[in-house]
Amino acid sequence: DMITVLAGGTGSVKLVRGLVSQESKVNVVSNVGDNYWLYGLYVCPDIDTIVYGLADLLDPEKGWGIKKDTFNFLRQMEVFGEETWFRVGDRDAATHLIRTNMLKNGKNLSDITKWMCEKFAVSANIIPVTDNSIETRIITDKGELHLQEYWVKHRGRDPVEGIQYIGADKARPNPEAVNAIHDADMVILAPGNPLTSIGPMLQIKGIRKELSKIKKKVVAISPLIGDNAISGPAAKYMQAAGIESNAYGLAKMYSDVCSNIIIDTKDRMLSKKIQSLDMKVFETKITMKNKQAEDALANFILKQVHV
Ligand code: FO1
Ligand code: CA
Ligand code: CA
Repeated sequence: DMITVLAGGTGSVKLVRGLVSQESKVNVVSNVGDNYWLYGLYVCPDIDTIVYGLADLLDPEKGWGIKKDTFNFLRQMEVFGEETWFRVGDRDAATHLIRTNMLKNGKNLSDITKWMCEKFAVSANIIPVTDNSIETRIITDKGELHLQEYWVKHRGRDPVEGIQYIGADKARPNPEAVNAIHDADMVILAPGNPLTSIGPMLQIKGIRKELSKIKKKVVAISPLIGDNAISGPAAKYMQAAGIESNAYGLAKMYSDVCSNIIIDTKDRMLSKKIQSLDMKVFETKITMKNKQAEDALANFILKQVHV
């Protein structure tokens, strides 16, 4: 079978790792809304997190960057008087540098990502959702900030009033992403932040339309238990967007593009209400604290969820 996962961020990579260990043909359509220009380098956190995760290089504590990386480059930038709140390691910096150089030489992000997968010996097909630029911006009472500035520089402390996806309306969907959705036996919306990891991809018209056409084959994994995200600011962003921050709010938000949802067994009291949205509900343990839990969730999806 061919599985296509829409992914972004740390929650996603755990599931992707589990799926790749059990299925030979996995496409990963990656969010690009978190991408950030730093010192003239183009950083793609969601693409890199998936690549490093599948190459067994991901820092397990942080959930981003390369494990045991050093920070000499960043320390020198500090000497030069630059801001250093975005902790780019030395090996990680090489990734951003070579990607930026290839972009400068006219290559697109898709081809660069394919090349990167070869270099890191990653067999999954990682597809940026678009080669155009989308920027997720967080609107606070003090103004609008790039997601990285809001979340990393300001530590997500200000109240959120809304979220914007600059460029999403004009972004051309990656044809390979559209095909990967169209041809898949199952499409999975990974348990990433619904507004900043999955949301930017759903804002691209061609992606949304393709998903809605095959929504019976689309399975979303909840990143929430009760009213809270398993990790990160998902609940805060959902509330700001006027969405109930629980599995029901998530199901409602996804209901145009998705007919199946996996929720935690602790949320089983929401199942009936979600079913009223004409969605199939599956209950299992959705937290992935270790490799066994990643494999167990992937196995549940592949063996128990029939679409
Ligand atoms: N997240 C942080 O909280 N602090 C950092 O300094 C940081 C650096 C960083 C460098 C490279 C990279 O690929 C990701 C990095 N992240 C960092 C993670 C990133 O901001 C987030 O994972 C997402 O973009 C939000 O989901
Ligand atoms: Ca992300
Ligand atoms: Ca099948």
